Amino acid sequence: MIRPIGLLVASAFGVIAIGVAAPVHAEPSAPFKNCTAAKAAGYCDITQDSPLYTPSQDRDSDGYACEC
Ligand SMILES: [Ca+2]
Repeated sequence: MIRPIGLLVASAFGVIAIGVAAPVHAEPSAPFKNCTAAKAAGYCDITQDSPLYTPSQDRDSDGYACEC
């Protein structure tokens, strides 16, 4: 009777520990669907050397997508 409860408690702590260890905001590796999504995630003025850059989000072709 005691052992299953102990395993349950240990499992709960394991889940909490994993949750704490995981990064809060994973760095995106592909362009956002649109600039609204980029800005909502805290990204703007995305430069051409970024994997988040896409020419379709740089309408004036100055090298900055989703300008702030
Ligand atoms: Ca631009």
